[in-house]
Amino acid sequence: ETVALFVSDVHLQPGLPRTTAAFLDFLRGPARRTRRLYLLGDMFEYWAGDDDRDDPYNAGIIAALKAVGAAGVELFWLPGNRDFLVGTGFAGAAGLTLLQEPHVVQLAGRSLVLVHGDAQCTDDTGYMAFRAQVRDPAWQAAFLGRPLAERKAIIEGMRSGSREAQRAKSYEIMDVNPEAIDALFRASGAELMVHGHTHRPGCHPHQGGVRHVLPDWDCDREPRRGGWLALTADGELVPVAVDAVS
Ligand code: OKV
Ligand code: MN
Repeated sequence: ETVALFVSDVHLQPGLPRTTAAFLDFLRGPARRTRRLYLLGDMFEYWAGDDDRDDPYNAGIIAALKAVGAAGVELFWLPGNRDFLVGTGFAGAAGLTLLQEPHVVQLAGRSLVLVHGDAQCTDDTGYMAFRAQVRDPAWQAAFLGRPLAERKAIIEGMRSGSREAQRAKSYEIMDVNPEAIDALFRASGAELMVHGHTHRPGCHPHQGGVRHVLPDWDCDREPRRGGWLALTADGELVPVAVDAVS
């Protein structure tokens, strides 16, 4: 039994049935053999508001999360740039605790700072402006005041619009900025950082600290992608690939 598991960027959606099945398998198996499960953002391809939790697909995911909590695992949810509209309705239904980033926690004798990772991609100035807008509480209140179908249509529109823009952006500005990482290590005083978002999984040493990046998931294409980090009792962060265990 491990101290904690960390997972992010599963991008759950009905159009990815094998990815969904792989994540549900994870929740039935490995996720129950740990004390704490940290979900570090972009678990859903997008979340349009807690009133969408009655959608059959979403209800299935929520029930599966709830069952992990009922099995005695503590669940934590730190929102990403696609599911930041998750609120107390979702959290209550799924039996998890919402975290604000950056979240600093002491586990297995180590000090960790947890973020999704998008806020540290400061070279993408266009995205940072968009992020500031949609993270504004007044903007969110107005957006959530629209009918659910309208919200979904707006998000779908953004998705098709950004597929073009995304291609034009350089691969470089889509990664974290070293100064932003440095500032986060200093402000938090943590020795370990865990985040997702950048789709550059691995262990990246940074001066005094170590930055661990989670993989994104896609089990609907070959080669199957996805996995999590396990924090062992002796304070090691170990990557586990989605197909390595059952
Ligand atoms: C994903 C990124 C676009 C980077 C919007 C609520 C809001 C979700 C959304 C819209 C955008 C994801 C879902 C996309 C990643 C970009 C541009 C840069 C750096 C809302 C919930 F705003 F309406 F409330 N979004 N899309 N980027 O087009 O797939 O990661 S996206
Ligand atoms: Mn992300």
